[in-house]
Amino acid sequence: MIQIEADAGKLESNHPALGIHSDAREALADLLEAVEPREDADAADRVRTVLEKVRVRIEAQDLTLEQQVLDAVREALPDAAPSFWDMTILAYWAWSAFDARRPNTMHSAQGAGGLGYAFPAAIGAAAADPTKPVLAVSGDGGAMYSIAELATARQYDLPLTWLIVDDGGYGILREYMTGAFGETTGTELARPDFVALAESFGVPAVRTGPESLAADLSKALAAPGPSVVVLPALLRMFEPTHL
Ligand SMILES: Cc1ncc(C[n+]2csc(CCOP(=O)(O)OP(=O)(O)O)c2C)c(N)n1
Ligand SMILES: [Mg+2]
Repeated sequence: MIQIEADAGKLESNHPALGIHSDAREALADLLEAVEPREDADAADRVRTVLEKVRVRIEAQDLTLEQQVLDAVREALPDAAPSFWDMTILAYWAWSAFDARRPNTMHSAQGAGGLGYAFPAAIGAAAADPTKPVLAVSGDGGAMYSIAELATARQYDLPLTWLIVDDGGYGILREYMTGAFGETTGTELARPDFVALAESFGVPAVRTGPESLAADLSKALAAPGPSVVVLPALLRMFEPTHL
């Protein structure tokens, strides 16, 4: 096994390997010069077969709402606009299914999993480059970590749209607890009115639904200054893919 890793401390931390301490882009460029091209006539077919298996498995899980919501975000967000995703179920979908053709625009605290990252990070991006719209995506739980920063977004008139998916609680923990113990504890939240909260900061806000999401999000992203789009929805995760 060859492990290419930019963080020296992670080399061989899980498996013995031939460790290469490098940025992946540079190491792969060097490797490309060192290896012979290998013909593999079946590769495209094998990829097709895997993708078909994934499609059939997802279809059996009744997850059209989740895919519809992710499609709507993809449709509304301009290609070059940066997006910042919190620890929320829609983001876990986005990690594997948002859009690989928009390199370096999608940001998430996936490594450490720090809840509350998305909105402050998006504020930073909007302050650094106010010429592009910026999207933040949070759940209702994570949104409460930095709701006061709506004041900052308003004060500096940042071109920032915050999509809050409101399922009334710590949705992913509901799923985990129900799966492990058959019941939940401490997962149901107070469910403030996020539209009224945003408006009280002078930030325009709209409550939307899966059907109107793409249009409402496009409108919010195109408008100058900050805005909030609230989507009341109970999204679910797909089944673990490694089992
Ligand atoms: C700082 C921090 N606190 C707590 C957690 C644990 N945690 C991860 S996801 C989550 C629930 C988030 O709820 P919400 O933002 O509403 O998103 P949902 O799961 O409902 O989509 C919690 C509490 C964490 N990852 N980081
Ligand atoms: Mg939630």
